[in-house]
Amino acid sequence: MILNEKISAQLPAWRERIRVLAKEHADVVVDTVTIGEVVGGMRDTKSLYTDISYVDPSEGIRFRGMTIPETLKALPKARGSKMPMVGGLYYLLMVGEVPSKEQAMEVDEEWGKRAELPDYLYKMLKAMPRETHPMTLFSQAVLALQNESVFAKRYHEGMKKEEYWEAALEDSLNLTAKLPMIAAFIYRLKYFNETKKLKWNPKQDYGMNFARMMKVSDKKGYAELARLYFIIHSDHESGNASAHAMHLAGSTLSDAYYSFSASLNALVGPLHGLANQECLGWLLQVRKQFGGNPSRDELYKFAWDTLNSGKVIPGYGHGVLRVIDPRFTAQLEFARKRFPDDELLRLAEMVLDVVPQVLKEQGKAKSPAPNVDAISGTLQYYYGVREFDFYTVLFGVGRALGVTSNYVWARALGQPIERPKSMTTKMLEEIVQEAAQPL
Ligand code: HAX
Repeated sequence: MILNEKISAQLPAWRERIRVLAKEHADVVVDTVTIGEVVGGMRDTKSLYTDISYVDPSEGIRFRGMTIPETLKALPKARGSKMPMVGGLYYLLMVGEVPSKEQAMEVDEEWGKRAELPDYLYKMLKAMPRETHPMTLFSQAVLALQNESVFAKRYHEGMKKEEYWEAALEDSLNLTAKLPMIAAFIYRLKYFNETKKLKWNPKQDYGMNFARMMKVSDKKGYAELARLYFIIHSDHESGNASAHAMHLAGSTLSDAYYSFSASLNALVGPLHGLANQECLGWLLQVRKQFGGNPSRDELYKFAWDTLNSGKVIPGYGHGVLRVIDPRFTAQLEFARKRFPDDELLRLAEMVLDVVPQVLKEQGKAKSPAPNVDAISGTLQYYYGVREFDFYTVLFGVGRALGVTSNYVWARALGQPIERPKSMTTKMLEEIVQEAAQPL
């Protein structure tokens, strides 16, 4: 085909020009950034602000100033549980203070009033082909709900700018209330062909409602895992792809439904949220090939084979973090306490012992440490959620809590439409030439 031929013919030269810019002139300054940042996906470029969370490269995430262990300790716990109520985390992200138990319960109660799904949503999901990826169903469901956006309606009625955040909050509460039910319905529909409408139990918290609607486990503790999972996946400052997609779409005054659908579409990439399903897939391949107790040499070779075939090892490395992701540690501790002898958990621990060494030897990844996705699938698998293409949906339910909090605050502070500036490759090369001239 003509387009294919023409592009292929040009590509080697273009690739070489970008390689030269990236490798040999990364430090050359273009206005206030470097060529390395322009051609390197804006890695670490300080150009966003948020007070809801912050990722320190050598420490990991802090939610409103608190590390994950501090957050888990400080937030009020769900009834009969060691894990916090998800409503408490939403309060913390939105308000910036640790809530009392009553305040956290108020958020959960508010969700309960808004959780029911409209009929057309059930109909739409049931009409989709069963082989549709669950993230497609999830994103589509969110988009379909846009019909109910308070923000969109009020905007067209002439809402004042100072009131945007209130309509944004209203949409965010309605949306986050519905996500566990949408996710559970997709799960029951896609894998079990169940079409029955779901019901929220106002006496149960967010995590317990989700666990009950999923109907996955006879093992105690799935509600505990759901609470932990949603909390640790909620926010990771503003620059990661799902958060940034929400922020970018929201900056055009797209409502929370349009913006969160964009966020999910970014989350589903294999370099981002899909890594949790890829990671479990990788682990299961190891088990298939070597059984549950491979030797170190076998694992070492398997990891190298992955790299040599041009693939990444999912669950390892990070755009910002340079240490073991505390979200990984929180999940590992959860699993070690509850099912230390699980075969897949032990396998994940063996991988943890080998992969960082392999990545160090390869010398490309800036961080060889595990990220949040390295173990999350193992925990879901233990509790019976074995359909691993569903895992990114779970990530999406959690991620909504953080990105909608940011969305509300962005509207409250009147953050403007985003519009960074592009350069051509030739312009960048000219800047390099100028920088090389003697003064
Ligand atoms: N396996 C193999 N190669 C890796 C690697 C890994 N786990 N991590 C990084 N690298 C490679 C990169 O592909 C890159 O190679 P090229 O120069 O050939 O392009 C090089 O090392 C430098 O990358 P980096 O600067 O260390 O990392 P990036 O910021 O470019 O990318 C990623 C960060 C998370 C995307 C990367 O580490 C990766 O692909 N990891 C595996 C996939 C994964 O686990 N993703 C989930 C991340 C957490 C998350 O967002 N969850 O939602």
